[in-house]
Order: sequence, then structure tokens, then C-alpha cells
Amino acid sequence: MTNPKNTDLDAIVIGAGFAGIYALHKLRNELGLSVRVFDKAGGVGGTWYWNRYPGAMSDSEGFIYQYSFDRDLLREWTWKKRYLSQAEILGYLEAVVERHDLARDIQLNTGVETLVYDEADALWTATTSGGETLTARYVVTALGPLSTSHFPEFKGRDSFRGRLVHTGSWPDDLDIEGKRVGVIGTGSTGTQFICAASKLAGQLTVFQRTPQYNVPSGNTEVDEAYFTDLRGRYDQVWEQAKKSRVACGFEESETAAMSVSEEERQRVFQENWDRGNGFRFMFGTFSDIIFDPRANEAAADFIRSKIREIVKDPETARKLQPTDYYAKRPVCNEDYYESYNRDNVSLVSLKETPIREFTPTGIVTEDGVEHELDVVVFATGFEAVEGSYRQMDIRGRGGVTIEDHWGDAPSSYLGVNVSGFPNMFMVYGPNSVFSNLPTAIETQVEWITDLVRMMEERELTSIEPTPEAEEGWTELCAQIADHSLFPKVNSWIFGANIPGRKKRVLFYFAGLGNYRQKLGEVAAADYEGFMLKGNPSAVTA
Ligand code: FAD
Ligand code: NA7
Repeated sequence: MTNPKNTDLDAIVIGAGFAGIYALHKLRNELGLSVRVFDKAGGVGGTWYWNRYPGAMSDSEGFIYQYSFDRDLLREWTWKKRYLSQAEILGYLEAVVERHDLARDIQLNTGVETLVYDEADALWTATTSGGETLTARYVVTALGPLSTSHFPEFKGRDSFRGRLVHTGSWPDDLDIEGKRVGVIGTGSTGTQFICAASKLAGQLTVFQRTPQYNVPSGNTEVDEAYFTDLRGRYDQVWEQAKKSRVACGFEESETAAMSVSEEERQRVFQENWDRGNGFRFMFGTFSDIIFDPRANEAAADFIRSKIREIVKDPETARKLQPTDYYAKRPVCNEDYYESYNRDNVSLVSLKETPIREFTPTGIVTEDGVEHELDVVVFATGFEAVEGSYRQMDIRGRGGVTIEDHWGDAPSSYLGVNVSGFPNMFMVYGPNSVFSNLPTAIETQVEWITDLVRMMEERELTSIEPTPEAEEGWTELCAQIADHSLFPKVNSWIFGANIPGRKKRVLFYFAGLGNYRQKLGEVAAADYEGFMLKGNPSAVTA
């Protein structure tokens, strides 16, 4: 396909992680469009370029934390343990870029700062941190759901004279071996860091605000027999994942927790504890852990009993036990609770003794204790989903900014499009499906490619959802979320980790299988919910 508008490019893609890499491959190598990817990072990989803290890894299993499209690569790719380290994932993404000759169209160290839509010409104009101005007919924002760090304020924070770092931008020159390290945050990232840092740091002080439910990952080594078996059933693996709820590569339970005896419930919890994996424990044990408070309490109680069993100091075990619903994104690790049995690890419960202030030499808590530190690690998470959009100046039809359109809670149609922002396609925009991400990212990039292909074939100039379609999707996502226990606790999946932000729905919780079915239905109804412009004979609304 050629560029009929004489624009600089057919498509601009922002972000060079899983999403942006695949978008470039599909739009350039498959549709033949002229495309350039921009990333402010110095390399490709997105999350796996930035998050280099000790212990950084995926907690989706390795075999499912990949693209399904490149079967040849899957036939030859190997890894060491059940879960992939940051370096392994980065190496994999670099190999995909190399194999598909993508690097020549990826411009690194370049942020896109503004995106402005011109309705008369149906063109987007982007300006970059390097001062370039470029026009394109399509924009794919592959900005990442977890790419804007949350770096909370504390009194005196910037007076600290040691190293102060966020896990989401870990510097290459920082070695924590033998150092006195403090870590704030015990989410998925913080717990990974704690497991690794407990074996490296001279002294590790964990500042925990809310304890999380942690289950074992079961991270054993994988051997040749594992790969032989896996390669023989990749088709089944992807088929199952794409029809499932969370696409994590295991059979999700269809049995309600309270429909079986107490003895059977304990057996199932124990079996899944032994097998490992957080998503498996939440979705593979029973079908209603995140729906029925009694099922949830049974799972929570089982995990609390394990904490008491594993952690030797009863006071530390008490502080580690969560009391709220088991309803955050599930977390798993190799030996999280065991870390607290080490002499060099101590736990401060910020619920009991909050941080009073940072000093040049450490952190003082409200009990007056000064924790002397060489390094403070903020494992305090991200401004999820909408964060990277709100950092840009994005102006759609009539100069309306995305900030104004969204107000205090973001919205979309199908997680991908926004009304008033024609020809802008988000990968993992607000209200995308809550699941293992590479599989869902592939789904969305393929959907975007289909939309663009359809536009090219029909010679359309613009596509955008109707305001009603966007409202309908947003409302549906809210209703689905309300059926679950997820909104009953504060976490990043509802934006509730950012001070001052009201809880908002950021995900479609009905699963990847249902999401894919919905996309199919929208396409079959000639792109129901979209306004298509350009070729009047093809216009639908
Ligand atoms: P990203 O990988 O975040 O890439 C987005 C890129 O966009 C970034 O490189 C960023 O620099 C760039 N960018 C943003 N704004 C701009 C701009 N204005 N201009 C230029 N560039 C810009 N998911 C799972 O499913 N399973 C897991 O086990 C898992 N583990 C994770 C562990 C960690 C520590 C983290 C942080 C995330 C994890 N995730 C996991 C989520 C992970 O983010 C996704 O799986 C996936 O990597 C997202 O890919 P992406 O391409 O959508 O976004
Ligand atoms: P999370 O899950 O948002 O965890 C952040 C942690 O930081 C969590 O324990 C927070 O406690 C804590 N936090 C945040 N702000 C503060 C302040 N001001 N004081 C003390 N403690 C604070 O982020 P992660 O990076 O761990 O995980 C995000 C996703 O990335 C994860 O699910 C994977 O997909 C990868 P809180 O619970 O809010 O009390």
C-alpha cells in the first residue's frame, strides 16, 4: 500500500515494548505501510528495558509470556527456569526485532511530546523531544500500562544523601551488595526485589504499608524434556489461552469453593500452593475466589496459615498477614516469606509506625527510630494505564485534549479507541482486558491491524467510536467489575494507588475469551459502534 496523502509516514507508533514491536511488524511487514516507532528509552523492550532491579522477572510462566505469532522462534527459543528473568525477556524481544528487521524503523531516545489531530486533512501531527515534527494518518499509542512510575513524596525525601531509586528506572551502576538497603512497597515488584535483595544486601529493611497475599511461584529449572513437550502442543497452549479468562496457560477452575467439603477445599489449596503461580492460586483453585466473599476468605485464610507456618518470628508473621480481601493482582515468588527468617532482613509496618521523614542518612519512623541506609528503593508502583497518556499533550478533533475528554476517569471503546480522537489506536488503553499481557496485546494489535486494513481497502479517511459506544463499554466494564471483589480493595488496577485519585475502573474483567468474542461480533456487525468516514458507500455508525 502507498501513502496517498503524502504524509511523512502512514503510521506513528509510540512505545517499543511488546505492543509497539508487534504493531510495527504487523503494519509495516504485513500491511506494507510506512511506519516509525518512537521510544524515549535507549533500547527496545519497554518494561523489560526499564525494570532492571535485582529479582526483576515475569510472574506469568515463561511459555505464555511470549508472542504466539512467531512459531519459528518458539521452536528454537529456550530459557532456564519456569519463569523468565528480565534479561531473558529483553533478549527475546531484541531477537524478535532482529528476526523481523524492525530496528531500522525504531527511533530510540525520542519521546513523543504532542499529538495533534487535524480534522480537515484527517492527519495526526506529532512533535518529539528531539524537535522533529511528523505527520501520519494513523497513530498507535503503545505507551504501556505500567510505564509511568509512582514516586510518592515524603518529608525530607530529597535530603537523603545515599542512592534513592525507583524500581521502574533502575540505574545500571547501582550494586547493592553488602549495603544497607531500605525498600518501600511490597507489591509484585517489591516482593521480587525483597527475595533477591535479601541475599545481596548487608541489611535489608522492608517498609510495608499494606501486606499482600503471596503464594509460591514454583520456579523450578526446565530441561530438554520440558521444551520437547511444550513444542509439541503450542497450538493447544495458545488456543486454550485465547479462550480463557486470564490467559495464563492453565485450566481455570469451574468449581465453586463452597460446593466442596472443607477437606477437599484444603486439598485443592495445598495442591495449587505446591504447584505454584499467583494467577493459578486465584483462578485455578476455585471459580469464585474473586466473586464470593466466603471463597475469598477461605483462600485468604489458607495463605495466612502458611505465613504463620513459615515465618519464625511471630511478631513479623503477624505484621505480614493481610486482613483485607484477596483481590489485588495476584503475586507469587520463590521464597518471599522465607526471606524474613534471615538475620539481615527486618520488617517495619508503616500502618503501625508510619514514615515521619527522610534524613540525609536514612528514614525516621513515628516511633522515633532512625533506620540508617545507604540505598532507598521505591517499589511504589505506577500510575497505571492512563499515566503515560496524561504526560503527553494529545489533542483530538476540535483541539480537545485527552485530559479534558477523560476528566477524572479515563474511558475507551474496547480498550482501543476514544471518541473525538479519530485514527488513534491505543494498545492497552483504559478498560482493556485484565489478563496475561502478551496474549492480550497480540489480540489488540491484530484488531488494530484489521481496522487499518479495512480502512485502506475501503479507502476511508477516519474511524472513531460513537460517544454512545464509548459510554456503553465503560459502563459494561464498571458493571463487570462491580460483580467481583476486585474494587473492594485499593490497588493500582483501580488507580487507587495514586493519592487524591478516586477509584476508577481501568480493566475489562470478563476475560480474554469473552473479549475476543466481542471483537469478533463488532467486526461481524460491520464495525458496530464506530463512525467510519471517507467513502460514503461504506459509512456505518
Ligand atoms: P511497555 O513495555 O511498558 O512499553 C511502553 C514503552 O512506551 C516504554 O518503553 C516507554 O518508554 C514508551 N513510552 C511511553 N510514553 C512515551 C512517549 N510519550 N514517547 C516515547 N515513548 C514512550 N505482565 C504480565 O502479563 N505478566 C507478568 O508477569 C508481568 N510482569 C511485570 C513485571 C514488572 C516489573 C512490570 C513493571 C510489569 C509486568 N507486567 C507483566 C506488565 C508489562 O508491562 C506487560 O506485560 C508488557 O511488558 C507491556 O508491554 P507494552 O509494550 O504494552 O508496554
Ligand atoms: P503496586 O502493586 O502498586 O505496589 C506498590 C507498593 O508500594 C504497595 O505495597 C504500596 O502499598 C506501596 N506504596 C505506594 N505508595 C506508598 C507510600 N506513599 N508509602 C508507603 N508505601 C507505598 O506496584 P508494583 O510495582 O509492585 O506492581 C505493579 C505491577 O507491575 C504488578 O502487578 C505487575 O504486573 C508488575 P499499598 O498497598 O498501596 O498500601
